[in-house]
Amino acid sequence: MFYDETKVYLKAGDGGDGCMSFLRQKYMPKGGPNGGNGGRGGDIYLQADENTADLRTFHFKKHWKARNGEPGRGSDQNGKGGDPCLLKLPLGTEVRIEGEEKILCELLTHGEEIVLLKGGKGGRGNATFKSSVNQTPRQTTEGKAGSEGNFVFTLKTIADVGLVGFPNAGKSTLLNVLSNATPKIASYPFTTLVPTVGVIDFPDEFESITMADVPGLIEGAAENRGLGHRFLRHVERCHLLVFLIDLSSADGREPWNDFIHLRKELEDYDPRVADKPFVLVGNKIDEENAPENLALCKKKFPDMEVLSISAILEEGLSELRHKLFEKIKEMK
Ligand SMILES: Nc1nc2c(ncn2[C@@H]2O[C@H](COP(=O)(O)OP(=O)(O)OP(=O)(O)O)[C@@H](O)[C@H]2O)c(=O)[nH]1
Ligand SMILES: [Mg+2]
Repeated sequence: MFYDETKVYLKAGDGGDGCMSFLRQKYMPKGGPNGGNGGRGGDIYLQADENTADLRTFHFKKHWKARNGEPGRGSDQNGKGGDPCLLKLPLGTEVRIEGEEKILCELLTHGEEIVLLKGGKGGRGNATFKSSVNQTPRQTTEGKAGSEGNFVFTLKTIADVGLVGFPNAGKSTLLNVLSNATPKIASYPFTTLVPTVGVIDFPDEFESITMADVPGLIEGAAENRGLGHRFLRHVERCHLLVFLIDLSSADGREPWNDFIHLRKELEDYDPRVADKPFVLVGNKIDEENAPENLALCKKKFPDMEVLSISAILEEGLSELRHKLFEKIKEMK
């Protein structure tokens, strides 16, 4: 299972109460007030962590609390502040208040930290109320409650390029031959159940770009068919999309229709995603009827460039690499 959305209840620590106390010693029966202040409650911090792959931690443990501040004590001792609670989230996590659309914050770069909820202030001990007119204050204040709330964490993969295609189009095979990633490959649909990000190196340019393999879409994915639209969120952050279509028509579909349907799914999900720049790539050019299908595709979309590759035989890859690099460079 891949956990890319989860609800959590978070609570920062309460402030400790202020203390009421007076100095009482054998030969000093009426010593002054010496009640200390309460400690501050711990904050709830979020930290972006590249070693955290998904949100499973928060799926299994949904309640997180920072420690309360300790109450003040006599002899002017202030209470200790409560320990904060640090939540490590995968890069690309968005945080929302439950039931609200607006994104509160997002964690994008490793190590980035955000204080989401502040701990409550500690209360005042009676020593702080001492004044020229009140030498024996019996007044203290309570610690303030820490903030709390229900939140939704949503993970959206960060990659330059997102691979979009029907199941079995060869997306994982392509990521495998282009990058350092080794996603599972098999001849049945929905092999990929988890988005995988690979790094494509361009050693001559001393550069690299990242590419995400997203579980295959089928028609109606935006209405939750197949694995549903939940994986479409993983291309939301990509700058460039690669529509990968199967030129062999092995599954009985026409490759040009695949492209039209893929775009429609994105449109139904979010027009902004459908409007992203893209490259259309036909895979499996090594198959028997592929060249004919490629020609038909080019005819259907005369204004569009259709690249053809064989991911398995590693044909046409340098042209594709070049294209991706150029496009991403343009955008950056
Ligand atoms: N003939 C041929 N077969 C290929 C090529 N690329 C991939 N395949 C085969 O197509 C099948 C599906 O490949 P995958 O890479 O798993 O496809 P996918 O798009 O990741 O599929 P899902 O993860 O299920 O969405 C496998 O049997 C691959 O060996 C190619 O260029 N030529
Ligand atoms: Mg796959």
